[in-house]
Amino acid sequence: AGVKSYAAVDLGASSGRVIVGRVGPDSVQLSEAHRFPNRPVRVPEGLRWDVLALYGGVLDGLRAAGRVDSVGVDGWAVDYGLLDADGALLGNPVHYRDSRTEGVAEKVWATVPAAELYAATGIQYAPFNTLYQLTAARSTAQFARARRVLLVPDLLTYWLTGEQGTELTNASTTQLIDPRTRDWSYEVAGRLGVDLGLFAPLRQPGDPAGTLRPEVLAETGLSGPVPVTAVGSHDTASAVAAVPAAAGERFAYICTGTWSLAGLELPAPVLTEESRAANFTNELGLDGTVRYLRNIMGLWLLQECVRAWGEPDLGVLLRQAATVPTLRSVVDAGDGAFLAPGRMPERIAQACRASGQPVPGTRAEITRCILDSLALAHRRAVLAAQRLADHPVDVVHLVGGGTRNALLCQLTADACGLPVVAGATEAAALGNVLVQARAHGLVGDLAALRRLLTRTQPLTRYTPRGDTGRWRAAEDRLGTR
Ligand code: ADP
Ligand code: LRH
Repeated sequence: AGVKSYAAVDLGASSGRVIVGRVGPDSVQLSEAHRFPNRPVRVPEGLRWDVLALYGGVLDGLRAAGRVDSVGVDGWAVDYGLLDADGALLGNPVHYRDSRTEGVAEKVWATVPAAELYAATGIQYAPFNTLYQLTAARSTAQFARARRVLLVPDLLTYWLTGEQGTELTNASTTQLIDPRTRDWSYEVAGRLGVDLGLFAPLRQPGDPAGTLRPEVLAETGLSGPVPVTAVGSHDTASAVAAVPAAAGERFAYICTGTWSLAGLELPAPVLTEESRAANFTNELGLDGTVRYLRNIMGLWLLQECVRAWGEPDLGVLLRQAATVPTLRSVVDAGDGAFLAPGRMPERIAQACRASGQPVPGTRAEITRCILDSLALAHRRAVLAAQRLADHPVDVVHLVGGGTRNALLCQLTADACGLPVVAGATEAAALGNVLVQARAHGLVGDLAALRRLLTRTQPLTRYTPRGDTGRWRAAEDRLGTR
């Protein structure tokens, strides 16, 4: 009784999925309706997202999902589509790994110094922040015709409903939001000549976002009206909302997928110069929270190697990697040098050679080097976040696709010297579903939603093994401590 169904559209950098969540007062059950690859395409002008294929995947997914009480869309951050005066998409959205933003940040800092930008927006430096992308785009013919900027999940929501909005959690990744007011940073935009009128009005997670258009109903075989609900449309905001923390638990989280996003949930941003130097970001979360975290290169490093090796079986590779000795060689998994696609096994070997460590030769050794390096970067981020925010924790929650990698979970526990609770493999979809459920009658604050997850989701606990001194020594070896 009282169970409703919600379709979570979750667009990750490696795959898109439509997941149906059935939520009752004491139950949450997910089932995957459809999963489709998200393959970036390199065309002469650069690296692009195939957003029409993604939209096609969403429609297939909604058809497979069947009758639902609401739909919500989340996806990766920072990227956007441009619309012309008729509301038509101008070209394929540019991929955040495209090289167009090289050297752009420095130009922006000539007008608003990096320290002032951080104090105003709390957003870490990454070359692909929307602000830098918009700056790079400004001189193009396409941009001259643009009358609207829609972040990717907002673009998909627009195609589903015909209604435009800018959802707040993802808007915070543009580097144009003030994390204290949770509104646009009019000052930064003004000084940099960014026209905020290009963005549709802000909307909050839980706000109504329209209903599926008649054409969408016809294509998916659904009968209307089907409401679409704004969720934490930044996938990481949805994932953090779904961290299955127990009541009163002091926790750090690591969302592990293409990226590792490691940090804390805080009531207010940390905007100190020390925090900026440590490259921590203050993205906005659900219910007035701040996601204080660091972007770590993540399983992208492994995805790119696996692609270079012709897609061998991941399970076999990870079993072999488990037999390689720990911490033979590590790379800095925070290093932007690993951002661009291509030749990843060679780039990792080269980084080991350059730092005077044994060069991993076999696929198993390279895989182990990546996992040790990720665990080490997780350690650094979890330790630094606690110190910078003066917010100690007792446990690390791991969520996302990386929870299926038991070796990574155990190494993270070992490196952090803290128990790791791994669960919520589809955390973004879970958070997406819960925010919809709350908008449609489920009662509870964030803590109550999380308690529902601790009662209903399968969780695995990893206890730290042995001596964290080895991990500290590895940090010294890299010079990243
Ligand atoms: P994103 O949302 O960024 O696309 P996901 O959260 O879906 O990423 O995580 C994808 C990652 O999860 C893959 O790169 C892979 O390393 C890991 N993964 C997926 N399935 C498995 C599996 N069966 N065993 C181990 N790791 C897995
Ligand atoms: C993860 C993610 C992350 C961003 C990156 C661009 O999917 O949204 O939070 O920093 O993609």
